[in-house]
Amino acid sequence: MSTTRGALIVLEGVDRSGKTTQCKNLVEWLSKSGKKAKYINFPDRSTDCGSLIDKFLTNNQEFNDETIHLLFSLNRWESKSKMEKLLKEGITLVVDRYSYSGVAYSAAKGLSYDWCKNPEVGLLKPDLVLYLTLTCEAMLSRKGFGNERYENKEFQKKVRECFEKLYDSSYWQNVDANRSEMDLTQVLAKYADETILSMSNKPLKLLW
Ligand code: NYM
Repeated sequence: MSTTRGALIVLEGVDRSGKTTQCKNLVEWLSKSGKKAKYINFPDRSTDCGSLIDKFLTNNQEFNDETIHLLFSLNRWESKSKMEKLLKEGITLVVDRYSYSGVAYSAAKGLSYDWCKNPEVGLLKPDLVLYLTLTCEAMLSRKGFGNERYENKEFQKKVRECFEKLYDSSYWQNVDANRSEMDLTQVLAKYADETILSMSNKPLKLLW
């Protein structure tokens, strides 16, 4: 008996756009409506590679731009088989950041887009990217950034521009994040539902 597959849904956006809260709300909403859904996030700091990334982000270790880029990518590669298995079991994955964060944050530091995209080639391609948009003013008015690397206003503006260059209308949906938490979850849930339905019998694709 063949099982219909789950959908690979990614939430992207700059820091403080509400991705983590919305991913968790979305998983809860999907589960309540009888669908199998799981939250996954990148970087996954629980692996050996993830622990190096954590040391870098918390300013406890230095890597050059290329090295940290490849570590973020490796961190996705080490999850590929697990993600594929879950999707084939019919579980929808709601993923908090993916290859687009990988490219946008490194390109914002000056690496070329093509170079940044290359290590991502062959990873699972999302069925849907929900990109949470915020005006610069709204982004800057949100509660203070933390102490991790990259959490400063100037750099976030550059990251935002880099995300915008990655936009692909064939599977991206820009969603205005300037609304209440529950309103935003409802909008995202509508897109997620449509995708789960339309992708259930389609094969998984690969980036890029
Ligand atoms: N980040 C995240 C990257 O620079 N490259 C990547 O591939 C990914 C997945 O890590 N500021 C950056 C973006 C964030 C930081 O993410 C930690 P989070 O979602 O705050 O744990």
